[in-house]
Amino acid sequence: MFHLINLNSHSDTSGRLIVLEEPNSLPFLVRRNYFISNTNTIEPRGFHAHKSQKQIIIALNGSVDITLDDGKNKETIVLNDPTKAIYIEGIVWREMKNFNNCILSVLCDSLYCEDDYIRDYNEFIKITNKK
Ligand code: T46
Repeated sequence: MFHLINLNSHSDTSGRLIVLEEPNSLPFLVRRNYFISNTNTIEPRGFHAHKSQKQIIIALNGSVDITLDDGKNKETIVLNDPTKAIYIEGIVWREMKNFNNCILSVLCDSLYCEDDYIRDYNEFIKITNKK
């Protein structure tokens, strides 16, 4: 399951402040935050799903196309506004392409664990079709 969350933002002449707080705009308590930067437009990233990790993805700067696939429906979201966060929960394949000056912040409910990754698309389809 995935959907967009609108974040509260407060702007004035001095700038903009954007808020995430649990449980209002943040559906879980954060145990890890990482940033993806220094990307280039031609090299895509991702190509995996998670077995149980919950995530919020925000483009702090620039834009990126994120394709999300739950095994039945596939959607590409252009993430180019830091007041819009993608929430991903459950087994969802993700591909990130067309990075343009992008800095991504990813908030997670769990620590890094390679065992939580499904990196083979055929295995992902087998698992999601069983559900
Ligand atoms: C995801 C998308 C949106 C760590 O050592 N610790 C970490 O917390 C993470 C996330 C990664 N790594 C290491 C593992 C790899 O050697 O960093 C390297 C790059 O990771 P990966 O190739 O998985 O990066 P992306 O951009 O394809 O995917 C990342 C996240 O891994 C993934 O959970 O959903 O961003």
